[in-house]
Amino acid sequence: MTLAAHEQHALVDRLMSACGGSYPPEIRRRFFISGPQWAAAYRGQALFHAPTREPVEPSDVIRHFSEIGIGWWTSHDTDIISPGELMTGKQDEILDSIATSLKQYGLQCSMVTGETFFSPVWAGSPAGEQPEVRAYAARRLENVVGIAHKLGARFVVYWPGTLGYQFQGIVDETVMLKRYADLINAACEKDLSLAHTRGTSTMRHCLEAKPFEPQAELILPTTDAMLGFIGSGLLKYPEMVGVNTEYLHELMWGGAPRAALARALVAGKLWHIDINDGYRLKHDVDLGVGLINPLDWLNVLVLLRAHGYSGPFNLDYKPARTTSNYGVFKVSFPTAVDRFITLWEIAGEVMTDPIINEATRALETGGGVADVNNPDAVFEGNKELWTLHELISHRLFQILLGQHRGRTFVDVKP
Ligand code: GLT
Ligand code: MN
Ligand code: MN
Repeated sequence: MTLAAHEQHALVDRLMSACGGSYPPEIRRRFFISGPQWAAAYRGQALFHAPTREPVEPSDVIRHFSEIGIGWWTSHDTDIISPGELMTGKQDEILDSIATSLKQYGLQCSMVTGETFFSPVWAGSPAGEQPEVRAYAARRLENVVGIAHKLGARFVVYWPGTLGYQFQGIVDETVMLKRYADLINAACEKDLSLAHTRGTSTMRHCLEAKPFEPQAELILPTTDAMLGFIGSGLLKYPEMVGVNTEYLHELMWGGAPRAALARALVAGKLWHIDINDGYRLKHDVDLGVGLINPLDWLNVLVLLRAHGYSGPFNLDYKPARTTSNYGVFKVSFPTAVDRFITLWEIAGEVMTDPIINEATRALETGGGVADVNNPDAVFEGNKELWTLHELISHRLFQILLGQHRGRTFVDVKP
């Protein structure tokens, strides 16, 4: 039976309920989950794709987030203020009306980020040769810090976008790094002076890397590169600067996101995380968290829970272009939040699982070989223990699928 357009909402609603319920907004709000303005308002456009959705106003995004139970809102400067209105009186008016919407719907702004990738002015990168481009970039980043203060955010994110080049040999990379550092230094200085005059604390400034896109070659393509940059001596206030690691961006270059997060954790710099999903060695598909790599996401959350990560989880994904405007808030956001919370809960089950715990303890205790100078004896004395690696992996699979809670396959016929 065909379903006319006006009957399709009802089908979506019925099948969503048939999925077996969802977390209530009060539970969702307990998590530091933030919803980006740009994700909700993304219209499905790309280089080879025309938009599939209508524009959505920031106040509607905020209202929908509130109904869903997403307690935090994030935005680029240009998601809410058009480039021509930035740094004008109109900017203040817009920010006042955003602050009113946030208050009205009980949300808080957790993070503001600056657009340094879309405008033609960044064609040669925000840290290119021309002093006037860099001066404008510095003003833009300082302005982002001002917006963040005004909206009460605690985090500022910088994804430098076009920081790199199309043609080899046109720039000295060390000079470009130095110039980029000058921009971050300017933003930190603005923050220090605003925090001082307002009597508030400074922001956490978080650098975000992406391995490819939108520039052909990138100067800072990974979280590790960002960590190296933070420790390079080029930043005046390295203690104010950390990273925003995006799950998919680490996967895109072929890395293990969990290991990338671990490296940022041990550096004490993992302050912000963009949550989403996708594939290795593909472009930035920004799919909803857990839809592609739920097992890996489970392990990521075990790591983060084990180390007490307490920063935001920012839903930096793109609702599929096959999802309608209605579907964005009815299906895409609530299901992304609920998959995250479910995986969080399952991560807790992994951490307290007696089988995994006993196996891990046994592995760490070792076989007790006395002669540590004898590799053959060390191997022989431990080799049965190492089977536990595969056993733990199987157990993780079972926990992910709920088999540890009694899901069995006794009736399955070949
Ligand atoms: C852009 C990018 C994201 C970043 C945003 C922050 S901009 O959408 O692809 O990964 O987090 O500037
Ligand atoms: Mn991101
Ligand atoms: Mn991305």
